Amino acid sequence: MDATAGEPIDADVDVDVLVIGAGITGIYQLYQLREAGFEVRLIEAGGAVGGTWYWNRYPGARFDSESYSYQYFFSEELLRDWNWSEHFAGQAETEAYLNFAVDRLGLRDQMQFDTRVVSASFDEASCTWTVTTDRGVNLRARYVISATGVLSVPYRPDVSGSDSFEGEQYHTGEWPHEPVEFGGKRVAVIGTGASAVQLIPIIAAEVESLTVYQRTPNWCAPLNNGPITSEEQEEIKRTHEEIYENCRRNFAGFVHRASKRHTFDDTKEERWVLYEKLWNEKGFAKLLSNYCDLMTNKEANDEFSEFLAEKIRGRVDDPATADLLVPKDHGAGMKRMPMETQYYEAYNRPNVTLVDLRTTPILAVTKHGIETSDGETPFDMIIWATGFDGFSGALLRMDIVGQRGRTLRDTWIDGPYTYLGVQIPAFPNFFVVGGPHVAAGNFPRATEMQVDFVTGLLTHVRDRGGQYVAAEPAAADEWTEHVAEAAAVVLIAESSWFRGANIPGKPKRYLPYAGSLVTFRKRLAAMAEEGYPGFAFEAPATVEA
Ligand code: NA7
Repeated sequence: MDATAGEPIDADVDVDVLVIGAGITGIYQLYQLREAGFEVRLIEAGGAVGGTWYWNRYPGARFDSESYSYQYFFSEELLRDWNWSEHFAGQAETEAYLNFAVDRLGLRDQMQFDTRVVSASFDEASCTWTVTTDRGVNLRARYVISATGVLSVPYRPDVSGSDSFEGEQYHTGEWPHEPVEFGGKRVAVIGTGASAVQLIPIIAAEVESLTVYQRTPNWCAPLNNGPITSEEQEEIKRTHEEIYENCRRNFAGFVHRASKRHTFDDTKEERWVLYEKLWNEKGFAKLLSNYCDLMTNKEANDEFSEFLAEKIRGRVDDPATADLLVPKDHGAGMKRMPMETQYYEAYNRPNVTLVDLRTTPILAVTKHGIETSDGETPFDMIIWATGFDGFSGALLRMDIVGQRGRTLRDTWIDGPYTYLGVQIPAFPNFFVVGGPHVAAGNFPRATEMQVDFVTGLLTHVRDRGGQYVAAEPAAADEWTEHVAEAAAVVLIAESSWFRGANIPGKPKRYLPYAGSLVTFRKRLAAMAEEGYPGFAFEAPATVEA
């Protein structure tokens, strides 16, 4: 293998391992494999490090996980030398943190930016992958690890006339690096998911007018962010291990403590006391420290939803607008709950209007604005906050071809099929970290388990003198079925993007893993001890076409 760290990938090169994607997961994967003695290179489509935190630079973009629970925990040096300024850091700070980590770990030399992987195909004779990029360069790698993220393919609905609009148009997930001026402008925002909910209150104060086009309201709750005081900073530094342990004990990887109480163990009055307490707590405590049956018992969920509806109605002055903002088709937490800062209050501003797309659908984008069934409204700027082709989108836009010419697109025609979310039968030596079937929650805590597992697995292959590893079909059958069973016991909205419901034509399958991270981690640890059951380490003797 002949690639040298620091050399630009501008010629055909060979490496042991190629990692795709320089987000929080890809960076960690690169680091772990380098430390394990592999020769690794990383390719990234963006111009720099960051992944989600590189592309999503719209005003208001920030963590919904506590900063100190999202960061890397494996390095004492990083923990010691980085100080988060807010409980929930904004995009710029997170991007700076990832750059800090890359520099401190000395990883930049192994990375190649502005290069998009277009295809990867497995060569059965040599047990290697040939990877092509949009720079027309071929790479050969023994192993390929896709860390392409769950939110890296922005989705923009196909609305007639969008190209004819003469004003500015942006997607929150592809926000420009140059500053965008809002002052004096008439702005339309389409969508009311987590991105729009962060963006709207920030720009509402700057624009001349803001019109929000809402198809479905979400249950949103206060983020309760704030600066980290010097006392809190000291406490965070002192209790890193405890913070990490709390994350590891939480089924979704957050710092929040789970409750063992059931909703109807308490009277309505007692319930409202708990809900009010949670309302004032930080971030996802509202869901994760709630009664333990919140996401499994519809009546329990209705109770909390009623509490949240009261809050919305109490914060929005106009009752008709408030009513439009209260979800009717799903309960609290059944779709990814946006965390907000003064979101509902934005609708009390005289320059903000909410349009209900259920009663007044968009007919077209025109040269000057948006035409709905109510007529045309002129705009200077349209912001598409319409989400992503989540979980599987980034993998399926590459041409990935495994054994016997089998394509990933064909293999996943009915939805993702994986073993532990990390491998797919018939795609030997190809891995996914942080893709479909990864546990949804505090993302880095889930993906680090996959990274550690893949690192251990590749080390195991190397130690036994091998160069081939492939998930067995029976293991992937069992795991994919388990993913569906785990989702079946949780209340999840049919229309959630977690089910692929936001993308026309996408098969409706629950895409992440709804099971507990605690059991997942135990399972991975046991597998390492048992020699990785469910994986084959010998290439088939003859491969039939
Ligand atoms: P989301 O949460 O998928 O939200 C997308 C929004 O766009 C949502 O309100 C959608 O309405 C709306 N949407 C999508 N397609 C259309 C069309 N065709 N017409 C009108 N409105 C539409 O994406 P975000 O970027 O906000 O958040 C993604 C994740 O990023 C988030 O969960 C965090 O993990 C970070 P719908 O609800 O489908 O009716």
